[in-house]
This record gives sequence, structure tokens and C-alpha cells, in this order.
Amino acid sequence: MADTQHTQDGRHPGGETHQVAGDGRPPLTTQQGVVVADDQNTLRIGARGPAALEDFHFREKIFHFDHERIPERVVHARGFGVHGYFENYEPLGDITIADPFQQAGQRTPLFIRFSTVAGNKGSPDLARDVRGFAVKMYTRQGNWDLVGNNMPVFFIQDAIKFPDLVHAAKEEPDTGFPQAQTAHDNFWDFASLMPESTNMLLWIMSDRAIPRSFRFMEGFGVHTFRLVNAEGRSTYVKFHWKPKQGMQSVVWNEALKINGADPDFHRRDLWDAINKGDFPEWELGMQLFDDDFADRFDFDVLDATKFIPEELVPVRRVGRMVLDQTVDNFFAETEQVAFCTQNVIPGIDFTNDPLLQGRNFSYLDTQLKRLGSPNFTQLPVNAPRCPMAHFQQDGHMATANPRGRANYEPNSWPPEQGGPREDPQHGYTSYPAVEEGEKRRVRSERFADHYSQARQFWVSQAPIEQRHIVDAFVFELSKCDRPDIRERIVSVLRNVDESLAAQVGDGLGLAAMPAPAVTARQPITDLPPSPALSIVGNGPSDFAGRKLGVMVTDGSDAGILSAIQDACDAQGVTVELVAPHITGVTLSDGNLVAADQKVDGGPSVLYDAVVLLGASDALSELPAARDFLTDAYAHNKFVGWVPSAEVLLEATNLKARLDDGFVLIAGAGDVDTFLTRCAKLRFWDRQLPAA
Ligand code: HDE
Repeated sequence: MADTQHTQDGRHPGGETHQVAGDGRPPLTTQQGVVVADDQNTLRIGARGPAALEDFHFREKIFHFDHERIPERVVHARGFGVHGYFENYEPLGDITIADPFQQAGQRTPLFIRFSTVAGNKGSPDLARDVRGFAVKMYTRQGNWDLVGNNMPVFFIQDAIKFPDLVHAAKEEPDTGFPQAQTAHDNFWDFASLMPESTNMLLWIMSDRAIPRSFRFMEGFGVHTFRLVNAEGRSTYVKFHWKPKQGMQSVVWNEALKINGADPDFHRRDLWDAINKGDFPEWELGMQLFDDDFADRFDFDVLDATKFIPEELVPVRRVGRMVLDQTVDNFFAETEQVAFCTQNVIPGIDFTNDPLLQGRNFSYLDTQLKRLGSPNFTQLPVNAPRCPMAHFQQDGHMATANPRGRANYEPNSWPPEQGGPREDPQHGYTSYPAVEEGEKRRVRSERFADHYSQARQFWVSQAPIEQRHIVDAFVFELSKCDRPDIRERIVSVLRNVDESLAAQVGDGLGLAAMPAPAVTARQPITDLPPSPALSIVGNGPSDFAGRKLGVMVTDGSDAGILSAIQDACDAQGVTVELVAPHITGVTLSDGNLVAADQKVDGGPSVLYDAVVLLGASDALSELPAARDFLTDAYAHNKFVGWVPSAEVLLEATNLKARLDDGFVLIAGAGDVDTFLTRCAKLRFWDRQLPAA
């Protein structure tokens, strides 16, 4: 923050000049600005004597350190934030007066924080989980927070169940584990007794829950919101973020290994991409509809366990989000950013979605607990960037204190002293929805169908994606100790799709299938597949933004390597060299190239595809080198290889199993063929041959 920074010559901004140390660095000071002479030794009485209480430097240093932590978020504790902007494509004044959507080309600065939900702050990035997708736009009409997820549906219909859901999903209260995973009895016990969570179960068991990177996943506002125009007309809207890089996920066995090899895999990916100028982009999409559609739709648009298929209501792309700047300080920005669903601006309003209504209470409440003062809005990452004036005052850490005489209203002080006034014309006006009904603890009958859309999601998946869903259910349920919980989930799945239930039952080794769970309403079984729901069907068109791992040894072909590097540069692909030593290898032309990773620190799970540009008998002896290849094979990756790498293919028994996912790079001319193949990202036929 500005007041703790030093200028180059050692002056505090606006303060006196301190003596500058010989090499030009500013002197170390206490928080009070007193220059420190010795930061190595506590003040003590005699060389072996007791410490003196008057050591204000020691006291201040330890005191501050002791108070460095703030409570982590109850959910979404593990997150990563960056800055960017939203650029609007065309004026949308006919639909909303919201500031970001008024002019073509208009840019609104924003901060985004991606997160996992269940894990603690230090948990690995590639947990199987929903990803938070929270965007704070600093508009000229105030801050607008769209606090979404990477899946368009949620586990529960009413916010009152949120504490139960989160308790069940996080660590069990007696043991304090497992960390960052739902693969335990408590979660599946709860889920098996909450039929409304079935749709979301399919989503979190799908590859959506293990994205390859934040850059390659979709985002959703989840709830139905309202857009309101100047005439006060309301249009319902569902918000979507569509990654321009295409969608991509990893496979589960890979996720498990990435968590060991690089627990920061997702944040590192985003950090690296932005800092090398490869700015990730998403398009903001809107599904716009009216009461007429809402009445006709098979489900209630206020029910957050349902999505609206894009094939029914098209997603209109209204602008793009570009992420172009990493944070200066993780704590100041990512940790202290405070998203609140109730941060809306004129032209954007809520609906009665019971989940959204509950969230509107929760977020403000949680920020006070976390940040410790109602003045969290004054922190730079949270402060609006438009003019702001009000009569709220004081409190812990108040730094933006108003000047002038009046701190109340109405008042009769002249304008320069009397403070701000309300503005009925431009101020936020709620949509005047007419509400009526009995005050009761009830839920609409229209929320009662829990299975039809889960089935629609299932039938929209490619066969390989269906296989992954089955495997994920089997994996998670196999971690449950109680057989009755496993069986209850299978009985729930029978209402979704018999073949899904049978495959999961088979994977669990059930002797007999349990009866289907009782349904509140007969599911609809003929909802058509929605192609937009498949990741494999919505991948990228090229290999740009991806990472290639090239294994090199002494004598590797310099010509092919430079062809790989040139082609990858041209296509926006990152190349990393993996070698027996970090110092590097001597290529065929006699030049020494440095390695990016030593072989055991650069497993193939960190790359989208690999090339074996060399191998030796000694290298093939290393388990890490063999894993490099066998994992790439097991994870259905494309493997380029040169004849001299054959020794590793033989050492791993893969020489006899070469398939179309292996590309022989006999010379520089084959590099393009290889990279073109890589655009498909995975050779799925290896795991599930096309029918
Ligand atoms: Fe949250 N959620 N949530 N949530 N949520 C929080 O706020 C809550 C829900 C989401 O990067 C908390 O600052 C309730 C749906 C994101 O800082 C808390 C309910 C969706 C983030 C909270 C929900 C989300 C949060 C914890 C049930 C997707 C991280 C810390 C009604 C649309 C934001 C905090 C960030 C964080 C409450 C359900 C998304 C406790 C009560 C549905 C992305 O306030």
C-alpha cells in the first residue's frame, strides 16, 4: 500500500529523507519509520542474558507477524485473482441501463477470482470440485459483482441447506480430513438424501470438475437475474462466460498426479500466460427471456438446480473479458477481495431464486468476519472507482474519512459543507415486482423434478465423457465405508439413466441393483441432448495456449528442436525442455541448451503433449523417465518421437503398442504434422475406440 512504500531514494512518500545505504537501497525501518540498525539480534542484557522488554523493534516485528492471517473463506478458500477488463460489443440500452453495456468498445475494469470450493487455502488446485468464477466490475455506476461458478447448476434449491451441504462436503468434523475432496461418507450420505442435488452430482463427476486450466473453462452466473431498461421493462437473463481458448479438462489419474507434481498448477498456468502476454479471453453471453418463456419452460427458472439449454434460448455474446494483469500482492488483492452478490448497479436486479436471496445476506456477513471491519469497502481492490459520497463513518481502520461539517441528512448546511443528496432519477431503483402470498416455509411444486435434467446432461456427453462420469462415481463411492450409502446413490442414478446406474453398480461390484429411489415427480425421459454441454465437442481449433514437454538428452537433434521451437512460437505454444540434469544437454550441433525441468520434476502430466527427442539406456533406467512416457500414454496424449528415442519406447513396452497417437518425427518436416494432431488435445481412441 502506498503509505508503506519507499521511493527509490529511500524517502517515504511525503516524508523526510533517510540516509540511503551505500548500494542505493532504502534503509530498513520500523512501522513508525525509525531506521533499524540491527535486524539480526534481540536487545538483551549480556551476550547470554535475557531479552529486554523495551525492544520495540522486536515487539513490533513479532506482533505483526503473529497477526498476519485473517480467517480464510468458509468456502472457496483456495483462490487466485487477476485484473482485466470487459469490452462491450454493442449498445444494449434497449435491454438494460447497466453502465458496462451502453456503448460499443466501452471498457470496464474488473478483478476476477477463480477458486475451488471445498479445500482449505493450502489445498491442491486440481481437486475434483466446482470452480468459483467471481467477477467484480468497477463500473461508472458502482461495483457490480457477478459471483458465479464454472457449472450452471447448484446442489441445493434453498439457501437454508447451504451450511449442511458445506459441512458434508468439507473435512469430517472428528478426523479433520479428508482434505479438498468429496470422496467420503459424509458427502455422499448427504447427497444421497438430497435428490435435488442429482443434476449437480452429474456435473461434478464430469470432467468439468477437473479443468486443465482456469483459462479453458466456462463460467456461469447460475441464477436467473433481471436486466431493466430505461422504461423500467424487465428481461430475465442467465449469464455465461465462454472461453475463447475452448474448453479442456484433464483426466482423473492425471489430476491426482498433478496435485503432487505441482499443487499450484492452475494458478501458475494463469500467472505464466498473462505474464508472457498471452491474455486469456472469455466472451460474456446472455440468455435473454421473458415471462412467456419462463411459463412454458419445463422447469422453474428460479430453481438454481436447473440450466436452460442453449438450444432453447441462444446465448447472445455481448462482449469480451480480457485478463491482462497479475496482482502486485496476493494478500492485498486476492485474499482481501470481497465479493458480494448484492453488489448490483442500476439496470441489474435480482429474482426470487431462493438461493440468490440467501446469498444476498451471506456475502456481506462473511466479509465482515473475514476482513474484520465494515470498512473493507475502502481497501483498494474493493473500492469503487466511480465518485462515492455517503454519511457512513468511523469503524475499525477507517481510512477514507469524509471532510466537512455534515455527517447526517437532512441538513441545512450549504452545498460545500452539507454532503451528498439522494438522486431519485439516477439512483438505484428496484424493479417493482408485485409479490403476494402466504408467509410459510414452502417450496414451489415447480421445483419437484430432480432427475430429468441430470439425464439430459448425461445424454449430452460424448462416450468418453460418459465413461469418465462412471469412473468418477465409482472412484468416489469406493472411498465410502458404508455400503448403504453407495447403494443409495445407485438407486438415485437409476432415475437418471439405467445404463449409468448399471455401470456404476458394476464398478462398485454390487451383487444386485437396488430399487430406484422414490421420485416426487415422474422424470421426463425424452429431453434432447444439448451439444453445448460436451467439453470434448467444444474444444479448441488449434494447439495455441497449450504446453509441450520435450524430453532431450545429449546428442538430441538440434535441427528438429529448433523446428519445434519455431513452430510452437508461431502457434503460441509453450515449449519446456525436460532433461536428465537441469544444467541441460549438448545437442547434435555441439550447443549446450539449458533444461526447464529435471526429468523427475517435469512429469508429463504437466504438459498437453510430449516429444521424445532423445533417450539413452541410462535415462530409460530412471523411473521418472519411464513414467514420463507411460503416463503420457495412459492419459491419451499425443507423443512425438524420434528414432533415437526408441530405447525408451522399448523400456516401457510401448514399442509394440504404437497407435495413431504416436507421431514419428523423422525430420524437421514432420513437426507441423505432429502439432496439427495435437490440436485435438487427446487421442481418446486409445481409451475408448470409436464405435
Ligand atoms: Fe457462495 N459463498 N454461497 N456460491 N460463493 C461464498 O463468501 C453462499 C453459491 C461463490 O472468490 C462465501 O466471501 C451461500 C452459489 C463463489 O471470494 C459465503 C450459498 C454460487 C465464492 C458464500 C452459496 C456461489 C463464494 C464464502 C447458498 C455460484 C467465492 C466466502 C445460497 C453461483 C468468491 C465469501 C471469492 C463464496 C455463501 C452458493 C459462488 C459464505 C449461503 C450458487 C465464486 O458468503
